[in-house]
Amino acid sequence: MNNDLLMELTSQFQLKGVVCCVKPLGEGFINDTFIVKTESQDTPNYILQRKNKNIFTDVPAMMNNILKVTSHLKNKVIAQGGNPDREAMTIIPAQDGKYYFQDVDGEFWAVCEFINDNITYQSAETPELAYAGGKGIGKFQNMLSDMKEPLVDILPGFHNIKVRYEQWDAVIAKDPVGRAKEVKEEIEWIESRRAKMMEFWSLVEDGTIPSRVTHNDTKINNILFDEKGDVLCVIDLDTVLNSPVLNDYGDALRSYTNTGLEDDENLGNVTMDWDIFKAYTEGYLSESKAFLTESEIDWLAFGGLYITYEQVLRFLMDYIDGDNYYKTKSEKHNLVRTRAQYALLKSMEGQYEQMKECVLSLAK
Ligand code: GN1
Ligand code: MG
Repeated sequence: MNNDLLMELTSQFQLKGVVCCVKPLGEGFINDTFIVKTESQDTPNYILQRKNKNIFTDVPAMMNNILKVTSHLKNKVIAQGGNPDREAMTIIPAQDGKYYFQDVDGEFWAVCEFINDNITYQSAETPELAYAGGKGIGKFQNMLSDMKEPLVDILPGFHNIKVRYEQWDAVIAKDPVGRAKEVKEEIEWIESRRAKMMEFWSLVEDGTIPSRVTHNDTKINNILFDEKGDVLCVIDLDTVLNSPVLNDYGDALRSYTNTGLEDDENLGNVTMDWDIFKAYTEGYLSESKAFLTESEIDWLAFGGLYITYEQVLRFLMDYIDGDNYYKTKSEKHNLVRTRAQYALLKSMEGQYEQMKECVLSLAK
C-alpha cells in the first residue's frame, strides 16, 4: 500500500503524538496489518488494520463486540489491581467517534494501541510457555464469564460444523475450478468423520455444552507474553463470539502442540507434542475448572480434534473453491495446509484416549 495513503489514514483516528512511519506487520491470513510509530517515546505506537470486508461483513457490529469485551476486561483488570492499558486492548476511535473508519473505496479500517515490550511466538517452544498460554486463555474466559450483554453473531456458524458442512457440500457440488477430482482422498478424510462430528454437535445444539464468551482464534501468535513468560494480553479480538469454550481450547491445541508448521510440507515433522498438550491443559484448567461444567470437561479433549478437523475442512474447502478465503503464497498452499493439519489430526486421534484421561485427572 502507498505510504502517503497509510499516513493519511492515520490522521482519521484520534491518535496521540506525531506519526513518523507506518509499516506492514505480521502474517495474518485475513486482514492487512500495519504498525504506526509515533515520534516521541511518550506517545503510544498503534496497530492499524484493514479489516477484510468479504469475511467480516458487518465491521461496525464487530467493532462493537470488541469494544464490549475490552471494556469488560479493563474493568476486571482494574479490579484485580492490574494495568488496563497493558492487559487489555485499547481501541482508538476515529475523528467522528466511531471505532472504525470507512475509506472512499468502502474499506474498513480500525486502530488499537500497540502494547510495548511484548514477546510473541509462532510456536510453543517450552511446556512453561504452553502452561502460561493456557492459563492466559482460561483467565480471559473467566474474566468474561459474567459478561451479561450478548455479542452480535458477526460470523454465523464460524465454529459450527453443521454450517461448515452446508458450505462444504455446496462447494463440492459446484467444484468451481475443477479441483475436486485431484483431492478425492482428502475429501474422504472429511466424509469419514462426518457422523462423529455431527454426534458431538448435537450436544452443543441441545445445550449440554453451553456457549460462553470466547475468543475463537487462540493460536499462539494471538497472545502477547511478557519477558517473564507470562501472558500479558490476548489480542486479535475480531472473532470474539458466544460459542463453546472448547473451541478456544481446541484451537490452542491445534497451534501450540504441533511439532511442525501449520503448512509443513514435511509431514514427518507434524505430530501432537504430549508435554506441550499436558502443560497447556494444566494451565488452562488452573483458571477454568472453577467455572466449567462436567460435560464441558468431558468433551474438552475432543475440542482439539474438532477444531483441527474443522481446519482441515476449511483449508480443503478453500482449495476446492479456488482460494477465495485464506491468503495463499502458492497455488497449492491450501492443499499443503490441509495435509499438514490432517497429519496433526491423525496424531491427536492416536493420543485421544490419553488426552481424555489427562483432562479428567487435571480437572479434579
Ligand atoms: C485465520 O487471520 P488469522 O491468521 O488470525 C482464521 C482462523 C484460522 C486461522 C488459520 C477470521 O486467522 O479461524 O484458524 O486463520 N480467522 C478467520 O491459521 O477466519
Ligand atoms: Mg491473528
